[in-house]
Amino acid sequence: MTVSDTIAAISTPPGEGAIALVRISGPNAIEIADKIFRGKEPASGFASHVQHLGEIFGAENQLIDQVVLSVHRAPASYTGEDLVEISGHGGALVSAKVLEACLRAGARAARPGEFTERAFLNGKMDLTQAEAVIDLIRARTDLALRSATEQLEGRLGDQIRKIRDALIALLAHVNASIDFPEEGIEPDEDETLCARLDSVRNEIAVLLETADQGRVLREGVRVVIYGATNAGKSSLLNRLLGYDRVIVSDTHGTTRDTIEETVNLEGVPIRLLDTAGLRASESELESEGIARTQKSLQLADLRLHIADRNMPKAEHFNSRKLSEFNGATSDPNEIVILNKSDLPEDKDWKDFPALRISCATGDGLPQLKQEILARIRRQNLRPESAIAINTRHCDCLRRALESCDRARTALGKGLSGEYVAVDLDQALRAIGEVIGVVDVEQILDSVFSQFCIGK
Ligand SMILES: Nc1nc2c(ncn2[C@@H]2O[C@H](COP(=O)(O)OP(=O)(O)OP(=O)(O)O)[C@@H](O)[C@H]2O)c(=O)[nH]1
Ligand SMILES: [Mg+2]
Repeated sequence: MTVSDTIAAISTPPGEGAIALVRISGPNAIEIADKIFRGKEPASGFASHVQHLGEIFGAENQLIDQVVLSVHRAPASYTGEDLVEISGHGGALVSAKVLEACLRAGARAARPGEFTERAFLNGKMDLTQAEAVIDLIRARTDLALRSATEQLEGRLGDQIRKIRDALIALLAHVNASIDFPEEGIEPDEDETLCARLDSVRNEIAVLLETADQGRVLREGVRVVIYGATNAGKSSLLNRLLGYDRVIVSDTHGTTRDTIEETVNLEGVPIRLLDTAGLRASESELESEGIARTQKSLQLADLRLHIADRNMPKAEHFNSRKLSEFNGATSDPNEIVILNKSDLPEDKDWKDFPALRISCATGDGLPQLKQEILARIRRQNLRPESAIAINTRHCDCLRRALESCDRARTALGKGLSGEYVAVDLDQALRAIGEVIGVVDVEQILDSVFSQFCIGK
């Protein structure tokens, strides 16, 4: 697909920097460069991908900047179109003037993401790769970065194409039996079809299982710290963060709202939430804070229930069965912590199974970090796995899975091929949406032409 107009934009972030990059992409990119650039020779004479020194001129021949310019000829460019890159001095005004010169010479200001959109439309990358560009830019931990680069390399796209090819072959087979009933499909082929469909279904299900990982890598694991007032929740958040982010004081009810910060625990992004302490509220403001605590608890991937071991056991500990707190196996989503291990322990806590730490001395914190990571790994969150789908992929794959299931039921019941074909076609479309290919007919044609039907 070709796009007819030529776009330009400042590709570097706003503000001062060593260099600012202005990009022009489209059929007139090189012609526009010729109009605004003066060097030893015109830009149109440049070999592709070679940088040349020169100057950019604006309206009324006004010199704007000394720059390095390179021409990237189609199709060997990021967008797949003729692309010009101008590296100038990194000032907000000077780069705006270079862009203005491009627009004056005939380019249109690009919309956000339009360069990558063109790369997709020109077949330089599939949709999963285009999305990986955003993930890559937003990645905050090594793991998120690795997942994004692998997706950019096409690992997810390759898996989707494999599933898609298998579905196309299945659909072609079913269609053949509809169009040429006299050719017949042997009864044992029916079984083979079922087996093939089952294996496609499995591959989709395996990808769907990576949805939680995708969320972890893109958004972080939600870990909520809660417990009675004055237990040391805010102190724990500060400790895990490594600096004093939240106010800590011995006044009960210091924290009135939920406070969120991101921590990087061995490459796993953690969204750590400090909450208002639980107690019979004295003010409306505090009740609102406690209501928020309860809401965050519902959305938590992992809860850190913290208590002051120097104080008697609070009511809410007693109201729950002790078995619920009995170490790792009882509630995999909750770690019970007894804080202030530098102080004597109240007799209420004798032999109470919990992780003992001190936010004052740092005692027990390495163990707590390891326990948090272990719990995250135990819940289907495996941040070390590189493939991780996003919400959009998840939606497409779920629909594909449902359609496969319907096709499988139809096949199992021995229903006519038309029924199976409709469901397979829907599965194929849903899978195609993941990588941005929706034109199923065209592919089916190409498959059919190779299918030895005219024997
Ligand atoms: N001795 C000792 N004191 C601690 C420890 N951790 C926290 N504290 C103190 O306990 C008091 C309460 O700490 P916070 O972190 O504000 O407690 P909180 O749970 O956030 O309290 P609220 O926000 O009121 O719910 C402060 O005076 C802290 O300095 C610890 O490990 N040992
Ligand atoms: Mg607090």
